[in-house]
Parts: sequence; structure tokens; C-alpha cells
Amino acid sequence: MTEQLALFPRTADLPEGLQYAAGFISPAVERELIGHIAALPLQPFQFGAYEGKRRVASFGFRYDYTLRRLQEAKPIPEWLGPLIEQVEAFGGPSTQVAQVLCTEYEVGVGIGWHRDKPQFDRVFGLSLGSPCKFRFRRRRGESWQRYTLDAEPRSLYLMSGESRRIWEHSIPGVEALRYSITFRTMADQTS
Ligand SMILES: O=C(O)CCC(=O)C(=O)O
Repeated sequence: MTEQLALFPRTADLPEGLQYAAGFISPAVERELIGHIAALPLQPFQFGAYEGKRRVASFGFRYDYTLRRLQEAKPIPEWLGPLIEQVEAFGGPSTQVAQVLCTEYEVGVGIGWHRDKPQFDRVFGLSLGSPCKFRFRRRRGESWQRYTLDAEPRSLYLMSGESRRIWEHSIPGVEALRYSITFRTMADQTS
């Protein structure tokens, strides 16, 4: 496993706290996961009164944009168990995934600039089916500092630190059907 993990070159623009592991899962596991996600009752992403084009299913918790808070969602399905163990091992001691989001991006569909909700802490993302340009930006005076991660299918990224809290991220419309599984740990609500 370790030899499959390709860490990207250190560049001046690399957002602090961003990690990337190519080949995090095998093609066989990827096929299985895509089968499970495609069989879910995926729903268009709800953003208050608006609907996004990507289709999603949340487990553990979901963020309600009308109520502006987390709501309990269906329990995390058993087929995600081994993968969550692998993600938690990648995250290191005390990593506990509490929320999972499965997303389907049809051709031309992406996700706009955002930071994940502050109720969550670290964010792991597994890419399935096709690559995407995972873009980062942060304000630098009058302009933006930018970084693009080429997220390959079967790779895992981890956003922590500044890449999670300061930088925004987005994905332009994908060129082929892409699925992702996002794993989030909870922020310490007492601090
Ligand atoms: O599909 C992905 O890898 C990113 C998903 C994302 O940024 C989100 O759901 O907030």
C-alpha cells in the first residue's frame, strides 16, 4: 500500500494541510463502490430553495441549508465500513469519520467555490470513475492565489489546516461521469 501513495511535489503554492494519495483503492474496489453509489437513491443537492445538478446521498449527518444546521441522516451503510477503516488509518490516530457524502457528477456538472461547513473538521475525498481538476483559491490582496490538484480516479485527498479553513475549493464541470465519496470528521464543538 505505502508504495502506492504518491505525495505531490512541494511547490510554493501547495495549500498547507493538503495531502494526496494516488491509487488509494484498486480498480476492482472502485467498480464495487461505483455500483453501490449508483444503486443509492441519489437526490439533487438541495441548497435552500435551489437545487444543484450534482446528485448526493448523505450518511451520519447532513447539512440543512434552510435550517442552517446539521441534521441526523441515515446511518453509514455497512459496505462503507472497510473503506472508512482505511481512510481513518490514513488520517492517523483519533481520526473518526462521522459523516459520509456520496456524490454523482454527470458530464458538465461540477461544484462551485466553497469551504465546507465549520461543524466539520477534516475532509477526505475519494475520486471514482474519472479525473477532475480540484481547484483551490484564497485571497491575496486584490487577487487570488490559486492551486489545482489533478485528482485521479481511485485517489484520496485530505483537506486539513489552511487548505480546509482558509482556501476555498471547487470543481469545474467534469468531462466524464465522476463519483466521489467525501468523509468528514467532526469539529470539536466545545472549543
Ligand atoms: O467531489 C468532491 O471531491 C468534492 C465534494 C465537495 O467539495 C463537497 O461536497 O463539498
